[in-house]
Amino acid sequence: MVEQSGLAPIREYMCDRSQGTRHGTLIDPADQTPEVAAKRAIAAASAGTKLILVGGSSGTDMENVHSTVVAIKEALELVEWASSQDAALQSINHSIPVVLFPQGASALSPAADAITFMMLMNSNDPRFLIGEQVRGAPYVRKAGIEPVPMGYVICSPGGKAGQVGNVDLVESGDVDRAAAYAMAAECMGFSLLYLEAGSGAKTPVGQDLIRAARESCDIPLIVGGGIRDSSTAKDAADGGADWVITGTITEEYDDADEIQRALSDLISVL
Ligand code: 1GP
Repeated sequence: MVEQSGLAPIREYMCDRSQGTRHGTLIDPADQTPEVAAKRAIAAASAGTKLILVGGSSGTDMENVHSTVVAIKEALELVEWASSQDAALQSINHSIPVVLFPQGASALSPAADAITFMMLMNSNDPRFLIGEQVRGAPYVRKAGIEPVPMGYVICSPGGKAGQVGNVDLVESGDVDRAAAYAMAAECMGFSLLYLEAGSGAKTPVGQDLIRAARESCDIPLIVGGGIRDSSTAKDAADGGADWVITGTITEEYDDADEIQRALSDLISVL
């Protein structure tokens, strides 16, 4: 059991608030081949991302999640080897954790470094509150994947994640509700709280909601959805996000250098 070993390295890494705001990259296995996912992950690593999340709200299964995780891990290992031969590659951080961000119990991989073991706190569906977690726990335990307990709250507009999760969205400006979810997440013992606007959202989680959550709990805050430029990323960081996650921006460019440039700009303001 992870707890009994006394080691929960990824939880410690993700919860280290002394690092300031860090950037994470979401790779959705439904959106590209594992090879392309690995190239995008390496471009993100070169730009300074500090975490790779693998998951999506639909179209993921054991097969595409596992092959995507394996391809990314292998690519990072290759960079590690190559950087020992070539000084020009030494600036690329290859020891980035690859963490599952699953839609449910049937989109897992034993090759991942950890899993955000999450409750979709504002879902109306017991499946996302506890059902998928109970289905997935034996697999996670058997595979020895480190669980990082996380409260997940979807805010307006919510996108596909909001629809699939049958969510009662936290509406823009509803700071009291954001604060209450933050308090509840902390009271329930979650290590992290994730405020999500939905992948590809036209509007990200508002800074007022982020700030309300930040002021209501001491656990690290992850914010994602609709962040595709440096000013939105900075707004989230200034509101108190410990992690800013982007996904779509990495898929908007075909060329690894372009991805690296776009992400470097965004990361430089955090
Ligand atoms: C992760 O859903 C986000 O929380 C990713 O959102 O695709 O809009 O960057 P984008």
